[in-house]
Amino acid sequence: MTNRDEYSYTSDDIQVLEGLEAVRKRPGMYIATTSSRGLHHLVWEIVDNAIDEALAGYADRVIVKVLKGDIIEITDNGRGMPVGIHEKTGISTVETIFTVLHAGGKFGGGAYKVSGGLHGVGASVVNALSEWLEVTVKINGKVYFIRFENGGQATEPLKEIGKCSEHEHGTTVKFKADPIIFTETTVYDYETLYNRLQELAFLNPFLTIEFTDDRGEEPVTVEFEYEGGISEYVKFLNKDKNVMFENPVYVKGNEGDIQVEIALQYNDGYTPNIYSFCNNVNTQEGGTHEEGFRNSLTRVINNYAKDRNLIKKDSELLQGDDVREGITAIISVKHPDPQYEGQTKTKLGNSEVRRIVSSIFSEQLDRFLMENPNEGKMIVEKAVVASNARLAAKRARENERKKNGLEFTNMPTKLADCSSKNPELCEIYIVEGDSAGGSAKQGRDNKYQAILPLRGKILNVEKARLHQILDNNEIRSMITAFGCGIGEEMDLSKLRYHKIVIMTDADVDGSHIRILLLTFFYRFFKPVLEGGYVYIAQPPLYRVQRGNTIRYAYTDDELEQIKAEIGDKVSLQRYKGLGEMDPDQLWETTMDPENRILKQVNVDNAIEADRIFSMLMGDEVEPRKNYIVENAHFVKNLDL
Ligand code: 28F
Repeated sequence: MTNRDEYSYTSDDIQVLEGLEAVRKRPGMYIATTSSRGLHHLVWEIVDNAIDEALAGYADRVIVKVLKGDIIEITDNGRGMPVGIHEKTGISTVETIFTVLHAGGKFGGGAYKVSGGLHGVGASVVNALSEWLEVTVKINGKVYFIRFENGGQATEPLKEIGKCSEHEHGTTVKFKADPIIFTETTVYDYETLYNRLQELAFLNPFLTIEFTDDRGEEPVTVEFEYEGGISEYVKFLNKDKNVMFENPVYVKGNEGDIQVEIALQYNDGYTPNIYSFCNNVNTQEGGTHEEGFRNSLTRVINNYAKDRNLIKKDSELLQGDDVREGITAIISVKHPDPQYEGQTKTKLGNSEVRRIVSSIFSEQLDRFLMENPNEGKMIVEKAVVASNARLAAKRARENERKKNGLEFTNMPTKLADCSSKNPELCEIYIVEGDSAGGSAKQGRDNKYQAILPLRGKILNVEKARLHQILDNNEIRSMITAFGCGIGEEMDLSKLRYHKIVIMTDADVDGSHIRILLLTFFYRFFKPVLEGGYVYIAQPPLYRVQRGNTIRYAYTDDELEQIKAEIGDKVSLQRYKGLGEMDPDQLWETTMDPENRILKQVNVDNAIEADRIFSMLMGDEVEPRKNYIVENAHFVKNLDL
């Protein structure tokens, strides 16, 4: 066996040579965070390698298992990692891949790595951050095995441990994340794994992904296989909506190594849902592929409409917003050398991609419209309606401005503002109903807590056009009070409160109002949601009294606990609404920073959130009912 101290590398072989200790010392440099998100990155890293093998044409099945104790096991049926001795390192290629940083791509194999451009930091990082990791390779009728411990050190070299059928081949990687590194949690989230694996199956139609969660009493297994690829993805996203035509428009093409795929379909809603990917990674901040798509969509539809006299004057030209109303689209590009920009490095920067997407999409969309005149007419008519609504709203706004001066300047009369002007310390409570609003106003700390009571149900923004939304009093009050503007003109630095607290009754109506508010925030104040400024207050369900002892229970379990502590003979008040609490009680239980429970709202997965909001707010009652009945974890998913 080669002595490890004698490995020699030249700078040509490996561009960056660092030990795995460097990864353990500064995990943040390699996986950005050691939170739950970082933990899941370990899985994506290994899954990416398996998918690369599939994209190379050698595998068509990937199996992902979460075993008891949150151990991950991932298997592909590809060629199997090379088991021979690596000429540069003198140890097996398997061991090299898992112990030499950046050993995956450039070195030895040319542009091998295709997927996972974003987190493609390699198997060695996963190894470094695991308590232990095992690799099993089946190839040429033999089974090879190696185990790593203590931050990625092989316990012994790769060795043959048995035989298998000549036809069997593939790689299995099994690991346990190191709790010393992942101090927050080493527990995997079923929803997160499910959603991403499903997404990967949509993006890679030739691939079957099997997913098993074996942590419960009974193992749960699902299989994702979507022959229809991103067209099927678009249909899935529109599943609970009324679509304008059954089959999505599908476009595919390439220029050299750069591949482009687009699928789109219109529904009768107003919000555009456009998702883009590069090398299977969701480019949340968009980029050149999305720009190319948007430009072409607007141009091609305008030309089509002009040619057929569906629009007559230049003043009637459709704008981007008009042609995107109600669109659901997936843009997926594959690029050998992606450049990412933006705050979260999820914006594709390669400038040539704009032109390539634009020319492939223009040509094929044009052909689609020519060959499908009915669909073409429907798309243009929908966009023309949107454009008319936009122009009408603009005229109305201009009249309003002439009458009232600038909009959104005078604070709403219902707002009881706080006296501090330091947004970091200020909170605004959005309260359901005038009576609870009254209690909140009396009970609050008026230095830091502002109260905005809302009357009745607020408008469902999922079912309304922008001008209707902006005409709604409750919504105008919120926009004015928040002070940061909406949409493209939003300026987060002007947000007047760094805590926006939704306070509704703990009943069905209350949770409906909460969803309406969150939908509104999601569509119009997304950065505010993403910035973690939105919270949900938790009023208690019961007041429990025995003699002079008064306690509040926020759940039924807690009620039982309290009874166990202070005895069964208690007088019990069940709160049906916030209005039943007097100002002191409301302060003490729900608003006092010392005692209250606030849940911070976070939206990790925008695609899933979009789908859920559309479904919860949509026309069809059945899916909504089923969802609420079946999916208790909806609450977890969006942290509502
Ligand atoms: C469960 C995770 O990691 N699967 C993998 C392969 C196959 C090859 C390979 C991987 C060659 C040059 C590095 C086999 N035969 N699943 C996986 N399957 N890596 S990872 O090669 C590694 C590269 O540099 C492979 C011929 N060529 C490539």
